[in-house]
Amino acid sequence: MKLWLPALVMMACFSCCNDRNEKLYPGSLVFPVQPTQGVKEAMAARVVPHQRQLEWQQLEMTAFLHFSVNTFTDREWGAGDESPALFNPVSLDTDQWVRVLQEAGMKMVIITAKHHDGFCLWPTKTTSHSVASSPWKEGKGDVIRELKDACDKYGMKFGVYLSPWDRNAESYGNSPAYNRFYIEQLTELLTWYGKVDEVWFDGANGEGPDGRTQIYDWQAFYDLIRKLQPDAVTAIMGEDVRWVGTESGYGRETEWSVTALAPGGTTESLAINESLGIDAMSRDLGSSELLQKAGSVYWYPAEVDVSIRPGWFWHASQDSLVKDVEKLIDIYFSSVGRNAVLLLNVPPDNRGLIHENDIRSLLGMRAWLDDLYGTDLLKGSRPYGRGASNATDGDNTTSWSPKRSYVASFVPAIVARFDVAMLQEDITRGQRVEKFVIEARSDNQWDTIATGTTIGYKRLLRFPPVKADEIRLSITSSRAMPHISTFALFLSPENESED
Ligand code: FUL
Repeated sequence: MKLWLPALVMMACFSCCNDRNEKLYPGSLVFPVQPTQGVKEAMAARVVPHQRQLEWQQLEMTAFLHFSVNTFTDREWGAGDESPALFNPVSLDTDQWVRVLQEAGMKMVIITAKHHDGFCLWPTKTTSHSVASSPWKEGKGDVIRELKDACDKYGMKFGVYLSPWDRNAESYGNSPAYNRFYIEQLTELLTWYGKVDEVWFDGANGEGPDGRTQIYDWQAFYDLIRKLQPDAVTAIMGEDVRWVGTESGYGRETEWSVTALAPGGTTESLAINESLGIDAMSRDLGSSELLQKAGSVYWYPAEVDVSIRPGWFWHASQDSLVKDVEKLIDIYFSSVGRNAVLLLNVPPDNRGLIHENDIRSLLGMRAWLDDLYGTDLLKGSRPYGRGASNATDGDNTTSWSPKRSYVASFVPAIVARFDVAMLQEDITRGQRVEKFVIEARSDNQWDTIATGTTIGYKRLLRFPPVKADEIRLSITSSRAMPHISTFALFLSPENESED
């Protein structure tokens, strides 16, 4: 275990005299030449999110909508030669999509405006391979417009997925020509529909005709977004939000939002990552050992994308294979509960509706979470002892920044059993905690009930039900003075009865 205690003496002083004025680094930081390891850690602890990244992180649960000609051809990757005549979702109801997803707790929806097959869900001027050539609404329809209107109606955030890889576009593989075409498509999406909150650049990529490789002009794409939608986050091959590295719904237990992984797809970023031997799938993206080798670090938080069904697109054969409530809850704990944002894919079917089976699982998950979060057993209980000097009661949760020590004790405000702990760091001050322990005292005996490494924006832990007279949270290793904004305890609905 790294000894944080000597540093604490400094921190205590630092915190009294200087903490509020400490230098923070929004977005990224280049280390000075030849810093010591301690300096690197202390600096990395002060890298903070851009405002757009902070707001995105607070969404916690977001939804993906995979919808295209694939919905009608039973395929996952269209070849690009599908006839637009196939696209005809006669009962399409974007209000139903947004209502259901909002009831499930989703705060943003991201739609595949164009998947790898190149078919555009809006009447683009760049190609005839779009809804305008389909029988749906006699070619007068616009899925993006209808979805955006529904989002505005219900107060839902809105994002677009525009596949860089395009198996229909003639210019694909002729790099300058295709980049111009792609920029025109992006421009339409970013100027025709009002506010866009996330732009999702898929990393999946294939060869163009004749084996030609397309070289994307990432910097031009990023510049365009910063100009047209300055508050939108760019994801995956983008610079603000990182792919967690799996599509299973499970993030890392140790998840740093401050990474040595350089964001985006530019040649500079690729060269940095290659020299460090890392990519989005690497097990370690932010440990102290990795910082030792890195020249710079970035606020680059994880997004967990996973489908509610085996496929990304709707297939009738998968109606019986929708993930159940228990599985969705497990995914919630392994994504939102591991310092990431969940991006749960719920593909509309060929009627243009979210299927009844998907709705059942989504609403089941929501009901379980509402029940779980009904009572915070620590609400109203003030931490005491070393480290509790500036404790404050938040509106919903107990929050404090330990001044002189990293240990705080609580007497639960409500004496009842609990089996879930929620911890949050105030990430506007950076991500700092490296290790923590939660202990419970019962009959004068202290037992460890949970241990963990990183916290970040949110860490959720599950354990067998415990009833305690006193609870102790110890931050046993931290890169700088920790700022804990939430410590809360809950009981899962299935454990509510004691027998
Ligand atoms: C992948 C794509 O190839 C899949 O079809 C899907 O869109 C997934 C979210 O990303 O890279």
